[in-house]
Amino acid sequence: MHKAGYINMIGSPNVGKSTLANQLVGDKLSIITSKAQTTRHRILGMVNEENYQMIFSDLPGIVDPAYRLHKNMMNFIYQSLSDADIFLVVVEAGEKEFKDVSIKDKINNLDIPIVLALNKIDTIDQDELDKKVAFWQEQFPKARVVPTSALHNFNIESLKNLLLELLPESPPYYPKDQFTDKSERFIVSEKIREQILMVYKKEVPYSTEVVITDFVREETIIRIRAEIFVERESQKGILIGKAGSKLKLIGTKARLELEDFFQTKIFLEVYVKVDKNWRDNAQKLKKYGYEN
Ligand SMILES: Nc1nc2c(ncn2[C@@H]2O[C@H](COP(=O)(O)OP(=O)(O)OP(=O)(O)O)[C@@H](O)[C@H]2O)c(=O)[nH]1
Ligand SMILES: [Mg+2]
Repeated sequence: MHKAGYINMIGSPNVGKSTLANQLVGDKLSIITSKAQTTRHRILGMVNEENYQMIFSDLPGIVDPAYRLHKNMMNFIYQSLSDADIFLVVVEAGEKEFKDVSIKDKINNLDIPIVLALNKIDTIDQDELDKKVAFWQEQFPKARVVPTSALHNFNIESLKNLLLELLPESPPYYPKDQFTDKSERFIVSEKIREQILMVYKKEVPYSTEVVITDFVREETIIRIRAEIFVERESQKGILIGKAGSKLKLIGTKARLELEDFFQTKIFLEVYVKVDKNWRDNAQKLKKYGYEN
């Protein structure tokens, strides 16, 4: 018997979906930062064994759309409501309620198994945990509630075992040597955006998109050229910093992450350009891969 299916991870921004996805998949496919709205795409990560293929789908957090970009991000979530084999709802210990009632109702009313990861339990005590488990069980009556700490790798193995139990019988959806649906270029652009999110404050990181124009694998090195797009001329200056200092920092930190990910030496060149108001332009969003 072979099992396979999509495990779609749904929750608010910043609750730890990507941290959990990376732990479950065992690879740093998704970027993680302390800022909300880190993930903008649907990112599949596969766990392949002889008898099963678990396809984890990391998703953006549920947001109120302020830009067309957010609408496209939400579309990834709506799409994931229709192709899930298991819903992995992720909430964090400090969360008071599931804000999007219509998505909650949809998940509850579909005939698909639900697992709810109550994440960041390292931040609360046992008493509080018991209360939270009871509360979330009420919100998602059919769900199996599993307390986790993705950050500290706590209870991840038993979460994975439960998901495997619930996985339907099916042939694999992807070749068994494939571990993501995303290209190397996508992963590189995300690693650069991760550094941007960590280094800059306020609106600048959110106005940023990264495009990889060259990715050339040589025997002992990968040569990469990246373009960072911002929405306004003034943001370009902020991104580059005094005498290029900030951009240099981003480049160095991203290169180290990339060397770790690809396990080889990396040569990375980064340029900054302006693409006016790309977040509200359908054509530009399509160009950047947000079409859905
Ligand atoms: N204390 C604690 N922090 C956690 C845990 N899991 C994740 N975090 C932190 O929470 C922050 C957000 O984590 P992400 O994995 O990026 O969250 P996300 O849900 O993917 O966020 P978006 O992509 O923005 O929707 C990061 O600073 C993580 O280190 C946990 O179990 N405990
Ligand atoms: Mg994320």
